[in-house]
Amino acid sequence: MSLKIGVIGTGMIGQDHIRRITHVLPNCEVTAVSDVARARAEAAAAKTSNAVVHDDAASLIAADNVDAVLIASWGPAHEEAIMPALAAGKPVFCEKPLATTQEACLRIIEAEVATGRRLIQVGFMRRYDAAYKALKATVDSGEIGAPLLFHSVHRNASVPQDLYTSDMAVSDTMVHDIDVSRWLLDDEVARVRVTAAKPNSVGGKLRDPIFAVMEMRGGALATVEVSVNIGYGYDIRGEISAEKGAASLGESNPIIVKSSEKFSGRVPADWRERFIDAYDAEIAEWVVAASRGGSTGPSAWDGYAITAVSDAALKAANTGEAVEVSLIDRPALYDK
Ligand code: NAD
Ligand code: ISE
Repeated sequence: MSLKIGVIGTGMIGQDHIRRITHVLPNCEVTAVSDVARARAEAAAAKTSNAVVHDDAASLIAADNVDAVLIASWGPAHEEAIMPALAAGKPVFCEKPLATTQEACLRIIEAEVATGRRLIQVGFMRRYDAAYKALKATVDSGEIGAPLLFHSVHRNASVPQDLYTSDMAVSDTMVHDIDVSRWLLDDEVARVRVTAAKPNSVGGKLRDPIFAVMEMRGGALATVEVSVNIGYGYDIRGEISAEKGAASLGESNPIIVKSSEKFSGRVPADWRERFIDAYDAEIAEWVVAASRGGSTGPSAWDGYAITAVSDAALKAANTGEAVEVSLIDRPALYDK
């Protein structure tokens, strides 16, 4: 049986997910699309076998030929699409962030808990990347001892000059580093501090690069560099320093070229190239779970905890102070 998916938001990543559902993954198809920019939805529908274009998210979610909903609109629009999907009992894949405020995340958690089952997977795809999975397996095996520090480097070649704001370096970009810090260290963030370096003049007035230090509840530290106009490519690095050893993400190059007394490899252009297999894997997992009426993978609880840290980090960036992160008690639905 083929899972019938309605896609809300047909911008960059919405189009990429439509491509993988239509051409890469088995047992799924895009049957409906919507976007506030209708022409963009129509162009996306034209690349599917027969997706219907809806005027708004509500009509798409209610449609009989939609079994499950994939949300790839802007972060502030996620909550208004998740709520009716939960009310209709339809599984949801929501691109990160779950929502842009803690309050919105808590409303979503409350609504999901009321359904009595997990219906939401959030698009934190790094957990599906082969290198991150190997790093997590190494930490969990105990081979390098207890982890003490995680260093994360998140560099974008460039970001859209007219749309990207300084706050997005935290709420749109650093959220991935918050996610993998919690996941690799298997702990919640207790407090966060953020400082900014001298601004990269390429980014105009953006606060870029920034450097964050997160103290985990158990005492380990996670450090994050976010640079969003680094120019040379999309460069993601991570290293765990532990009591008896260290482990880092390898470079993603299949080959290194040596010529003219130099050696070189490719730096991915952007997130689409670097994480292409991880996006395939996360959507494949969601299709299997949604076909059974639920969701697995990064949960609404993860989405909430990450937004809580992101809110604190924004406060920290604006004040220069360390800011505490406080979370509600985790509902049993999200027990591991
Ligand atoms: P984008 O600006 O290219 O596309 C967003 C689309 O959403 C636009 O077409 C816009 O018209 C549409 N939209 C906005 N409000 C809407 C609404 N209420 N209903 C329907 N459509 C609406 O942005 P993007 O880069 O594709 O990002 C979309 C989401 O995906 C964001 O939450 C972003 O953080 C996330 N994202 C995740 C990754 C990742 O690595 N996991 C990468 C890129 C983007
Ligand atoms: C984008 O939304 C993503 O999620 C990418 O993974 C990230 O690297 C980029 O900075 C964000 O803008």
